[in-house]
Amino acid sequence: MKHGEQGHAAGGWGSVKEVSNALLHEHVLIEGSKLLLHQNKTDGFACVSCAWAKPANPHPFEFCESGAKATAWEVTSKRCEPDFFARHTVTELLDWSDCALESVGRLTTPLRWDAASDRYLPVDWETAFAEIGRELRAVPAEKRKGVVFYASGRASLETSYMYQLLARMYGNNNLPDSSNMCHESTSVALPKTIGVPIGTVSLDDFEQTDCIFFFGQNVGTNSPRMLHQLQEARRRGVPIITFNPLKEAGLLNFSNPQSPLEMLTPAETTISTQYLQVRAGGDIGALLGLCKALIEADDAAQAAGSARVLDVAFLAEHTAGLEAFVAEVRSTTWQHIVDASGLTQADLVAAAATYAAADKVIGIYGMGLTQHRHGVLNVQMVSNFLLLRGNIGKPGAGICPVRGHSNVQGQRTVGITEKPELAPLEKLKELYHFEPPRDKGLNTVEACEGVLDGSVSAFVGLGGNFLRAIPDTVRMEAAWSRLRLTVQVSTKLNRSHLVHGEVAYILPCLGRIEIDRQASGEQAVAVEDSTGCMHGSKGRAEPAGELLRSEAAIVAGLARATLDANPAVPWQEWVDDYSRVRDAIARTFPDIFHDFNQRMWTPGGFRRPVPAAHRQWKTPNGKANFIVPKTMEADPDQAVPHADVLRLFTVRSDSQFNTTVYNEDDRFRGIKGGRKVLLMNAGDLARLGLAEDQLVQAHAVTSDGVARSVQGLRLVAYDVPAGCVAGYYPECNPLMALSHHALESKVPAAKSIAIRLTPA
Ligand SMILES: Nc1nc2c(c(=O)[nH]1)N[C@H]1C(S)=C(S)[C@@H](COP(=O)(O)OP(=O)(O)OC[C@H]3O[C@@H](n4cnc5c(=O)[nH]c(N)nc54)[C@H](O)[C@@H]3O)O[C@H]1N2
Ligand SMILES: Nc1nc2c(c(=O)[nH]1)N[C@H]1C(S)=C(S)[C@@H](COP(=O)(O)OP(=O)(O)OC[C@H]3O[C@@H](n4cnc5c(=O)[nH]c(N)nc54)[C@H](O)[C@@H]3O)O[C@H]1N2
Ligand SMILES: [Mo]
Repeated sequence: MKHGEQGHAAGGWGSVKEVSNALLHEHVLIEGSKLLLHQNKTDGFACVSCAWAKPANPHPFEFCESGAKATAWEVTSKRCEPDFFARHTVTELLDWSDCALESVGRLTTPLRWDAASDRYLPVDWETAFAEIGRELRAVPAEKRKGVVFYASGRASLETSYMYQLLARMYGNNNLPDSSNMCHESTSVALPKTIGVPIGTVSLDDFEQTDCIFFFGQNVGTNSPRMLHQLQEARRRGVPIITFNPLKEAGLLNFSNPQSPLEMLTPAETTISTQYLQVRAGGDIGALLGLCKALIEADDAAQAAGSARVLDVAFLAEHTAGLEAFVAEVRSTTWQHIVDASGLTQADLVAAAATYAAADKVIGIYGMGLTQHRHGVLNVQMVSNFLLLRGNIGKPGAGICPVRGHSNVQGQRTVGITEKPELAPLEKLKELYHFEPPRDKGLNTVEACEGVLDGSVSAFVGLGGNFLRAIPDTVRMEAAWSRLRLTVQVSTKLNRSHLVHGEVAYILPCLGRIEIDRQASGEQAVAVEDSTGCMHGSKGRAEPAGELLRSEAAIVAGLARATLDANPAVPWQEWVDDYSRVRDAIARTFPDIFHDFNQRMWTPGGFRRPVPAAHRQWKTPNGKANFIVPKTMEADPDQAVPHADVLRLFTVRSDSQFNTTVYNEDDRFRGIKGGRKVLLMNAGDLARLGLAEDQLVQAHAVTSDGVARSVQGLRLVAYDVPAGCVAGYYPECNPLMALSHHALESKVPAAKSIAIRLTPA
């Protein structure tokens, strides 16, 4: 396929081939294939890729191409041993790509950076813990606000609970999580509107829905198992209306790679029945347009004396703020809506008519909404839109944020949060006899600001690749080396190990797919999926190395070396038997986790209470609240695309999991031969005197006087709205100013970066 020519159906034969290629590439074809049979099964292991719901009655193969790749990547037979570091200095490795670094294989030995040789050298566990403990204990009480405990969203509920306790007993609430770069906009938006920080939809709702609206989420790559629910809905004739600046393969067509019939016939299911290529940052406008069309239709129905379009009974009983919202919608002109969204009035009116004809509607969204300056408002507009016809809190309907990492939602549930009001501080005090810190901790953006201004001195990362995932990567890397201490708990080598503090450790851990043997025998862990269901997970693969320790054991090791002894916290007993951590979690959060050890193996998981799913609104006024949009421009701090300024939004390919890049191709988008590309509208190319395949330098347009650029980007003509450009994350992160983040949630606004291009 030619560069930039757009792909085929998601799934299909290509998917089957990709899975065996991934296993072959990691030299685990046989073992890997066997393991995949246990993926996302009740008695198996929860996939380490995305957080999509795991059904009670799984398919024979309850995994997707992305999940199989993530499994292959974790159970690879490749190893990153001490001899690798004997051959390469850290400075030399700084020139390696993300893909090359992780491709070395699994880390197997605890490592400490040695300044004299600029190499990571092996260190034994007890020495590593003792030295890290000594460093952390040496920080005086008043400076402990400068130590950050990051978590990347993969570690289990058990480990996460222990980790938040470690941070709080150490003396701060500095528990930023990858969620701070992701769905924090959801967690801030929804408590105000419907009184819960998570979505209301469960898998049952997909079986009953009669219409789906899809905003800014790339299901084919990032949560492909959801394609089963979408395909099933489409078979029932359910319309799916998609808002996305790119025509994403998984949202166009799906051919089920696990259905033999479909594989033999060229049967593909059309996923989206209406596809609206909204301008990046144009969703407030689009959603306002949908609401305006509904209100106008309702006016017409009233005038004609026919059935109302708005669910007036629901609105009267359950909601507040409707009048002000309707007034705002009425006073906004169609011209303004069309300009803001880049869509036509006719298309929006047609989409609203489909919505109005349905009784049960689900609204799904992802990073295309959350990662904007007004990411919180974006989410609230989805809520406004659903509330108009009572589409929250009844079967078949609801709001569905698609979470990222496989336990990112669960980490927040068990207390990994920088917001003290969301943590069970009183309970922790009662159970563990210490005075938990009450002041707000640092989120991701604030942790970065602290590194820049010198107030942060140490960083502990429970997984992830923080330095590569954050904005302003060039500026951040320069400041990062001034840290006194960096500790990374990791499975694979990445950039965050290479740019390090004065004292630096890599602590290699077991992955979730591996057998975790402790004193009481083989351990299981639990995770929470996107729909609020908790699942048990038991590793099946032999560990990648004898020295590896579990994340729980590493957190306990750090805690015992760092904290004063406290008999109320049985770190070692917890490690010996994780069911005891689960008992502690159940004591801390009885409403959610009572009888945790018994319930964790419930097929389909056990669901935490979601009051909004039953029309109980845990908001201050006890109502579901409409939020009046004060602007239609999602990113007012970035120059609105005009003249030579373009709006860049960063996306993932089908060959990556965040900063883990499996290979440089993007099969679904037809991009081969490198990720340093910009997907551009053909009219913009011509208008700006640029040519396809030309190499350019991108410069961020910001007002803070800092020069931000990325060199050597190749231009690809692509079907993307005029003025918008797509590029890859993390390659484009040097262009993002740290200050350009969602207003209330501080999620970096990765979907709207104002840039100019110059020939390279
Ligand atoms: N295989 C795989 N799976 C993953 C991940 C991965 O990297 N690889 N990452 C995991 C994580 S942590 C997360 S958070 C999720 C991310 O999953 P997504 O939420 O799908 O995130 P992105 O890939 O960033 O894609 C966002 C989509 O929004 C569209 N978009 C961009 N800007 C706008 C806009 O302004 N409006 C609208 N309506 N659409 C827009 C893009 O074209 C793209 O299709 O996936 C998780 N699952
Ligand atoms: N421009 C731009 N930037 C973005 C985004 C975007 O869309 N655009 N998306 C943002 C989002 S949504 C997110 S969630 C963040 C992701 O940010 P992170 O979660 O910090 O990054 P990952 O790439 O998922 O982390 C990969 C590393 O995790 C480690 N790892 C893998 N498995 C395990 C495990 O089981 N245990 C441990 N301890 N370590 C493990 C490996 O060493 C691997 O190198 O990036 C954000 N950054
Ligand atoms: Mo994410």
